Amino acid sequence: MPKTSISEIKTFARELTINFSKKKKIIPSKFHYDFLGSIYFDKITKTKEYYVTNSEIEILRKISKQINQLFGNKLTYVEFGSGAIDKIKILLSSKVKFYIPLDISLDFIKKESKKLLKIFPKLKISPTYCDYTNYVKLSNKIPGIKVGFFLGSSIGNFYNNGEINFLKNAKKTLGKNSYLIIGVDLKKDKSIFKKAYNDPSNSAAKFNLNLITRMNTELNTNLAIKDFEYVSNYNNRKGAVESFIQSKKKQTIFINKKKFIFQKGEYIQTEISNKFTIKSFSNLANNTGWKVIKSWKDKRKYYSIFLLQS
Ligand code: AVI
Repeated sequence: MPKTSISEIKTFARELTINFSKKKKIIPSKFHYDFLGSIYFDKITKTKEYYVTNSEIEILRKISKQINQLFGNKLTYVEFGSGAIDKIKILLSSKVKFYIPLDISLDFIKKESKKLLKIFPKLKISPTYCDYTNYVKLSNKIPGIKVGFFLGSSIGNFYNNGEINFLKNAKKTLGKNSYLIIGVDLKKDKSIFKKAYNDPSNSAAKFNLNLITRMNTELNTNLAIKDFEYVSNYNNRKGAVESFIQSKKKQTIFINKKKFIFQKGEYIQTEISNKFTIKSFSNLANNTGWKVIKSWKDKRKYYSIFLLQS
C-alpha cells in the first residue's frame, strides 16, 4: 500500500488541530482520499444507490459530440481533482492534443495518465501535483482554448462557501477566454439521498470511518472503529447531505502533543455534500464571474452538467 508523504501527513495534522479546536469538530473532505479512501470511494460509485456517477456518465455520453464540435481541435483540457480517467476518456477525442490533470495525489494521476495514453497515444499529458482549490499557475506555453473540468459533484463538498473561492480561483487558473465543464448534484426527494449515502453494502460508512484508520496510521492515535458510528442525513435548511462519525464513548487523542476529547455522543462532521437547483448554481456561477452557456440534465433529472465561460 503506497504511503502518504510526510508533507501530506503534516497538513493532515495541522488541519485537524485547527478543526478539532472548534466547538463543532469537522474533518475536511479532502482527507478522505488516501489510498484506502479512494478504494472505498470507488466502491460507493459502483453501488446501485449512488446515482451521481451513473447520471453524470449518462450526460457526458450525450454531450461529448457537442462539446468536441464546440471547441474544435485547438484546446487543452485541464481537469481539477482528476482522479480516475473513466469520465475524461468519454470526452476526449483524438482531436484533443493536451490534457493537464491536477490532483493532490501525483502517484495516482501518473498511473491513470498511463492508462489514458494507451487509448490516445498522441495525447500530451502533463500531470500536476497541486491543491487545485487554490490558484494554480499553468505554463504559458499551453496551446489553444483552456477547457476545465470539475466533475463528480465535488463542488458540493466545500464547507463555509469554499465553492465561491474555488470557482474564482479556477477562473484565474484557466485565464481569459476559457471554459469550465462542471458536474452539479441537484436537489431532489430526500429519500434518494438517504439511500445513496446509507447504502446497504456500507460503502459510505466504510469510506467515512476510514478517517479513523487514517488518523491511527498517520497521527499515531489509538482509536477503534467500533467506538464510532457513521451517521448521514439530509439537512433541509442547508440543502445538503451532512455526514458524521459519532463517538460512542468519551475518548481522548493527542495530535502534535495537543489533547482533544471526543465526548460520548459527540458528532464529528466528515463531509458536507451541498445540493443545488439550476437557478442556485447559475447564480453562484454568475456571482463568481462565470457566464452560464448551457446546462444538461440526466433523464431522471437528478444531476446536471454546466458549461461555463469565463
Ligand atoms: C466526491 N463527492 C462528491 C461525494 C459526495 O457525494 O459528496 C463523496 C461521497 N460521500 C459519500 N458518498 C459519496
